[in-house]
Amino acid sequence: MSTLFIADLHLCAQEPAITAGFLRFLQREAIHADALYILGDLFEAWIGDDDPEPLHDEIAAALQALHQAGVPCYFIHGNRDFLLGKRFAQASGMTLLPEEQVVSLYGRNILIMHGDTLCTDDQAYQEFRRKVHNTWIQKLFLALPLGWRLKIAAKMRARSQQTNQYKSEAIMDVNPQAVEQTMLRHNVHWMIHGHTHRPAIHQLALTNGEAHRAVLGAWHVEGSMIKVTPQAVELIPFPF
Ligand code: LP5
Ligand code: MN
Repeated sequence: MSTLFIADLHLCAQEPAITAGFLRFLQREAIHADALYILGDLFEAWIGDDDPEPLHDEIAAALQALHQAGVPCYFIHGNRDFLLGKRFAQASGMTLLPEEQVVSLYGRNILIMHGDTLCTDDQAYQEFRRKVHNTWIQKLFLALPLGWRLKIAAKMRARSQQTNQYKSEAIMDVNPQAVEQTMLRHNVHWMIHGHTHRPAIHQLALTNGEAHRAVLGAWHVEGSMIKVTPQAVELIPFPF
């Protein structure tokens, strides 16, 4: 009995080794699990379900095969693929979850999320996030021709990389108070998230007792998953 969690794969046509690693992970690991949870940034950038990029069909088919094999797959949006919608969810057989979700697994209540909302010290990012999560701005963006959307996304990525050079490591990590408040609000002692690309399992002393924050690694040169079983919560790196 096990449930798997992954995040921050940043799949794109330019990184075939990561795609191959993910397809192998689905066929060899996820197929034996009770469920798979993808906690955001599955894709490098998502500009709408109508993007004809062939990689998206390949990934949808692989996830659909997992679904058909009886392994449910759940998805929480990341800051790169927050526009992933119902059409892709249906094609891939994934169930879209809200940005914060508590799951009950083998007696543990675990809060799962992408993790970007916990980075409250990064005010420039939170401001950017508020804008791009506005429903009307999203509708307007999705109504633009595909070529325009690709260009805007590329500009955003470039600007993001540029501004991140000048942000300190501390600013781009989670804020401890935000973590505590979020866990208390959901009344949980376990949390799993991604986004910061700092894989670790942290022990925390909350006002209502000991708690744990498990952080997934990004898939740059190797894969990263968290495996929850009735006995343990393990952070596991593995080669592609
Ligand atoms: O993603 P990453 O790891 O580089 O950095 C993130 C934060 N950056 C982002 C931006 C994304 O990378 C952009 C992805 C776009 C894909 C989809 C496009 C859909 C558009 C939909 C519009 C409705 O999330 C970064 C954080 C970092 O994580 C750590 O937490 O610091 O935050 C930023 O970089 C925010 C900047 O500080 C401000 C960003 C300015 C962007 C301005 C864009 C202007 C484009 C103009 C186009 C006409
Ligand atoms: Mn992210």
